[in-house]
Amino acid sequence: MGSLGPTYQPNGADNTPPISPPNGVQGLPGFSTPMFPAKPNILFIMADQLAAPLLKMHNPKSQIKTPNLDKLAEQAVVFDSAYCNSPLCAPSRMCLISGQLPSKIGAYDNACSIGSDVPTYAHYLRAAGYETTLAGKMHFIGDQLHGYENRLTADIYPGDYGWAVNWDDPGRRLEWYHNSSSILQAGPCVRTNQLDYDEEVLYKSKQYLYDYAREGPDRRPFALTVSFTHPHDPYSIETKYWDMYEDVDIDLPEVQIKEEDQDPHSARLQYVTELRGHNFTDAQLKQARRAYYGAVSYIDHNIGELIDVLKKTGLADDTIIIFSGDHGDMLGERGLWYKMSYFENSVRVPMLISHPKQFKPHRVTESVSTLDLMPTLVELVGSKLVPGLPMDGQSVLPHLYGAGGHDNVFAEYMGEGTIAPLMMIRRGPWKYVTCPSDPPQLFNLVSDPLEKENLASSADETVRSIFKAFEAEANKKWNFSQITDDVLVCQRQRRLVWSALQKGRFESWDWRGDARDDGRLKYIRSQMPLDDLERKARFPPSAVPGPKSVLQYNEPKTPAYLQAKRLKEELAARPAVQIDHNPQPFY
Ligand SMILES: [Ca+2]
Repeated sequence: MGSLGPTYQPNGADNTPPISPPNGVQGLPGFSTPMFPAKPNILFIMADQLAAPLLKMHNPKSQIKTPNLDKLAEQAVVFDSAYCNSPLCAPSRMCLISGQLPSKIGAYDNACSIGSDVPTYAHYLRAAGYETTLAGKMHFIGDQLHGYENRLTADIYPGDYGWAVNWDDPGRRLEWYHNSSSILQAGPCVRTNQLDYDEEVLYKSKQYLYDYAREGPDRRPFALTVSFTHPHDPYSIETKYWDMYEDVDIDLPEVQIKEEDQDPHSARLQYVTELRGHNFTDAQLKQARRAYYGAVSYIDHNIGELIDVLKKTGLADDTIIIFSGDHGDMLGERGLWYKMSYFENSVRVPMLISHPKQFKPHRVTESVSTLDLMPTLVELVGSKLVPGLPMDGQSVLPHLYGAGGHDNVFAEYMGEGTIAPLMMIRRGPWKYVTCPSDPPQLFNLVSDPLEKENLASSADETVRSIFKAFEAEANKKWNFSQITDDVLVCQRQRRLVWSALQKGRFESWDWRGDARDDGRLKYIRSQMPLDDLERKARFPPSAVPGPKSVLQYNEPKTPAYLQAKRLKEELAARPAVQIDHNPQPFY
């Protein structure tokens, strides 16, 4: 246990954070006054499909080279048992941003739009005075912002209803499902779609941080989410990262299970992901795993790049770094690849929070989940959740201060591969999995970390009573027939709407950039005196004063210039946050 922070008392009344900038006046210069102490910036880095059990920070025997992440973990509170709340991209991310489980917000599969009225951490942070910015992937359907003020890149996946699941026809493999090509075609490359994407995400994020540093201390604190798509399949990575494993005899999966011995959900997943009957050779398995290892090292490189910018610009000390992901990858364990299951490689994610001057680096062994990040972020910035609104997440702040904390995870899965709601409870050593269409599962992860022995039918009396208690809890928590009906209605609605929207003129919902990325406002332009521009762009500013300008600056009057100037003025005048007409503080 680390020492408690100066203001945190687990049950005390003094947990009330200072009343910091009231809603609606974020433009006022109040952040650095003693009453409203400066708030730390937040850099939230995400990876996609990064299996926590494979990382060196959780598994010292790991072959994956992640020097930057290992160093960051030494300076962080590391959650050794962190889970996503739905092992699929969009549902997991919607939980993460909202703190609510998928069935509460209708985030069933990769083509569900959650309401724009669902509060996210971006809304809370923005209301608390933060400039909320997203670079990279969040897999939003419809609304591409959900509380983010800025978006630096489009998403990598479509923001529409094209990838809806169909439980009315569960036996049909849909065109966009995963298949075996990722494994069969694994290997080094010069470039992929995913590399194009993450290179843009990294570049725009670094540029955002440089621009932020240039503007100086008066700018609102930033909450920047940098969300990469690696190490998601296809398993193909630049030669530079592939070659890092040239002399490594890549580990093979530890658990082999014959197709006929698979549990029903795993068997369905093998069908859905087109893996049945392949009997991949050891060479094929190693090839795919090696490319994945390389992609993880690429993520590690990008983490190092971002931290380097924070250090160089003097932002590092006042920035909380959070690192997590949306789900893992089975990577051949039990004959499974990708995600969509509750086995550890698929459902466990990395999660760490680093701000050494506030939180003493240590390990947390209790089970937490990514939907806990939403209430945690709200507390970290000195706000409180609005009472009376739904919230499934629990703040991990007590864990951060080493004061103990919860040990509890709920997860829900209603995406491709299952044919009914598939739910998980994780607590203490236990993982309980239940679904109306499948036999239940119960694993003891302390005595059986590889999940080889399903204890759901154990004759042991103690185990029996634990199983019964989980069963009763699940039946009380989830109305399975209601959730099934809700999922079916949602799927049918989207099939109808999507088929109609594809007829005639197609209006994309994908992000198309905004005025901030206008080339007329970047680099060297006629509307800005050159010396002034160069002086402002140089960071840190030169200590040597420039020569006094002897030339009168003549403002050009061309239409292009005037249009660009108007745009710039309009952007400068735009209020950062909508005025709140109900100026109640959060508490
Ligand atoms: Ca994903």
